[in-house]
Amino acid sequence: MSEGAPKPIVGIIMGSASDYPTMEKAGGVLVRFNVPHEFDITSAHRTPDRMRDYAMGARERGLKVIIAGAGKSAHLPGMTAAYTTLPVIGVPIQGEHRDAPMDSLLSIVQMPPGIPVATMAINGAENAGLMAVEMLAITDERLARELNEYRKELREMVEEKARELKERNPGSPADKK
Ligand code: RP5
Repeated sequence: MSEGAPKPIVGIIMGSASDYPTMEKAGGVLVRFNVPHEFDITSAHRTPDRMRDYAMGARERGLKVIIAGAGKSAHLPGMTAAYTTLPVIGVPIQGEHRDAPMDSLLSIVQMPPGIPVATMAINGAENAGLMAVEMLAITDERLARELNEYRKELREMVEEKARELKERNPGSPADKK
């Protein structure tokens, strides 16, 4: 982080560098909403002490939300949640290995009562970014306004696509409504 840069309030962590092509989409959303964030790699299995230190120090360092992505036997989101009371958003990853993404999904979503992880769809890093923004927008009016603007853009995009579709299919039943 360069001198004078705002302190990150969202931490995006992942179990391996191979998760980054998926997890960078969460960062893209945070860039759009101008939310200071950081990326890190820390593995529940390969670097358990590093993961614990990250989670235990996160609140004190000023983080408000953690987004954690992992594939295979995906313990990073759940174990991070065990070490902090910050909200943890989990992203099950089906990476280049193309192996058993349902196992990762279930590892992340099936948390025992007491330690929740807000679990996204497989490779749902974009929604993880948006979920983090929505959490921050509970107390941040700028973000709440920008989320409304974003939803408006989504609506306009669908309407534009619907118009294009009708133009390509003149006289279709949808056109007669
Ligand atoms: C998980 O194992 C990581 O989150 C990653 O999705 C997967 C494979 O890691 P690499 O072998 O590519 O480092 O812990």
